[in-house]
Amino acid sequence: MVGKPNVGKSTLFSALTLVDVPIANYPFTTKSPNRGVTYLRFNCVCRELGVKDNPKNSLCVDGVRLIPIQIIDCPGIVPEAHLGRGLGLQFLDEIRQASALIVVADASGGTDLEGNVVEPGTHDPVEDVRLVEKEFTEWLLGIISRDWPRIARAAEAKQASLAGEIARVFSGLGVDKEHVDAAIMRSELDEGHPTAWRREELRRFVDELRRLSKPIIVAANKADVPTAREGIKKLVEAGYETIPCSGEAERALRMAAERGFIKYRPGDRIFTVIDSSRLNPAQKRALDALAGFMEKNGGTGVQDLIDKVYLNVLGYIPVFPVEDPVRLTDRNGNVLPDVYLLKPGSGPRDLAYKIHTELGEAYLYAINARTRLKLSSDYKLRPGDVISIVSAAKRGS
Ligand SMILES: Nc1nc2c(ncn2[C@@H]2O[C@H](COP(=O)(O)OP(=O)(O)O)[C@@H](O)[C@H]2O)c(=O)[nH]1
Ligand SMILES: [Mg+2]
Repeated sequence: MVGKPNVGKSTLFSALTLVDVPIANYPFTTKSPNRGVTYLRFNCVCRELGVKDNPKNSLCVDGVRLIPIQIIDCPGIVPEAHLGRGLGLQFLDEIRQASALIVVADASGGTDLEGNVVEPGTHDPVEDVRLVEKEFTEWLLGIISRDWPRIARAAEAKQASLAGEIARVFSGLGVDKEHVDAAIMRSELDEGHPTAWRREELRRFVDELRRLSKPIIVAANKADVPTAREGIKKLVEAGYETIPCSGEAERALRMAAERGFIKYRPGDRIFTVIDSSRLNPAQKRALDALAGFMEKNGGTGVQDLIDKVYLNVLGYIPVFPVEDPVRLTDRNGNVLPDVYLLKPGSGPRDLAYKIHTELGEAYLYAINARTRLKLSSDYKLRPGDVISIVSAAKRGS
């Protein structure tokens, strides 16, 4: 989660990580004040298949699978942060492995580029997003500039592969050769003559590389403020994948739910008051205002951020691997224990590798547990697939 100061990053972070459904085996090891765990929601297949599941790496609440996701709240970015202004951009090192960026903008237009409070509706939130894009790109440009003369010369003398060398410079950022090839193509640069690329062209290239390797979704935050309407429109018109949201509303709802005042699950479009006699007039008014906002916005939009960034922007495919395709269990008899997120275009073999390298190496074929039929070797996984991998080796024995 990135953005200029005062847009509501910490509020969103706090709302997203305020969860009362603890889970034991997080796949994450680092814990720090700005790292937390939130959940991606995906309709579980348990109901359709008529089974009671025993989730292991995730949770299943009322037929909705909750898949743990690590989220990082980054310090605010100010103009020229790449030159060291404000807190600089050193912290971007922390998000090297991030799959995507949630760029938080103040849709209400009530804060300037430095995060100072201004008259609502006077600042264009599109600038909030452009700021992050620009600073991130400049940061990448700074990284590659150091090695560029050497890389360009070596590639031109055919001593090294251009894409390979560039991918190596950015390897810690999750950039691969395919990203580099695509970025070269999109920026329409001459691959055979990199020593001739001017600085502006190199910048255009890393800008494309950023877009491809760290896709963004825009959190049009403070959508509860009346002036946000206009700001949201501008963000959409600028072509950004925009989710109108209110971190403050979501935080209030999750807290009220935790205290037992209301029934609300993240992502719900509405909430219900459990016992209105327990509420004082101020609490009643606050809840009424929240209900009014949610009706107009279709919920608070906060959970949508997580669901859409994974399922739409990144296009990840949730798949349920099972060892026994008939009972839908793992070796210990747990029904539909795990769900894995696979990159778009992945096949069953990719799933096997994701479960265990050995399983990938010994992979023979896969079975679709729904039909009990063997999948063709070029099958592409689909959301909600239940897959059994058949391998030559016996795992763990
Ligand atoms: N109206 C409104 N205010 C918000 C919302 N989210 C955050 N704020 C306010 O914006 C200010 C900055 O919030 P904070 O989370 O600290 O922003 P950060 O600097 O980006 O981490 C605080 O006064 C919050 O109460 C929201 O959804 N709606
Ligand atoms: Mg903050």
